[in-house]
Amino acid sequence: MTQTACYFISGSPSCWTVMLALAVKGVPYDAIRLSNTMGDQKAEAFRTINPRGTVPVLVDGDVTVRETNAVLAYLNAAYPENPLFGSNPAETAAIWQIVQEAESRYRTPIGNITRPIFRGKTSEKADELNEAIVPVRTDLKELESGLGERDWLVGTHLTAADLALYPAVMQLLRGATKDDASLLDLRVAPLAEYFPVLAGWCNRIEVLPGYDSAYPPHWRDD
Ligand SMILES: N[C@@H](CCC(=O)N[C@@H](CS)C(=O)NCC(=O)O)C(=O)O
Repeated sequence: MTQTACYFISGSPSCWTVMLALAVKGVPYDAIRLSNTMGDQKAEAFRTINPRGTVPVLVDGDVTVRETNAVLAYLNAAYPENPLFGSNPAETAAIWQIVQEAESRYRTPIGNITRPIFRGKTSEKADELNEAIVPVRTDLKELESGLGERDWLVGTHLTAADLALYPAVMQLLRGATKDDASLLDLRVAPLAEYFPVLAGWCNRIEVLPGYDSAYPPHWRDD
């Protein structure tokens, strides 16, 4: 049987996306946790696996894949069950649009908002953060109206689009519910109050088989 491993940093949205994809595909894997604080991803031992020194990295037998989107594409090709990229060309394009934009429009701007909050710099950076949330909230509103009555972002089944965005939304909520975040004008949490449709979409992801094993381990502790 093929040995599969996913190298990850706890709380990294892109790692979480890949681990959710492994869960949806039903692929058993070893989750190998690296410490960002210790700089494990930059250590020589890990550079032999990924010279770029980033996670996520998937090792599947003799195939090693870095870059979240490349991992999603690989998993979909290697494990056809539960397709993640739609069932017709229009769906495939719509899914890839979201997957490609996930980093630029969600993970990166959301990381720029939550990082100062997690590092105790909320009050110092309040004006900057209140400004940074504006385009994110606009995108969330677009997602909310796009979802409408549907269960998933594209088509009638869960796809890579859902898996790409969910962890970023969760990271934003985690930041927005820290005590200091009450100093800010984020208006995203509670999600059910500000974005009820997105809240329902999150609930659907949270009951997926394998969801718990993909959940960021250090989030369980606090
Ligand atoms: N475009 C890359 C981004 C990878 C990335 O920056 N990962 C972060 C974790 S979210 C990381 O490895 N950070 C540690 C570092 O760069 O030292 C991908 O999607 O895989």
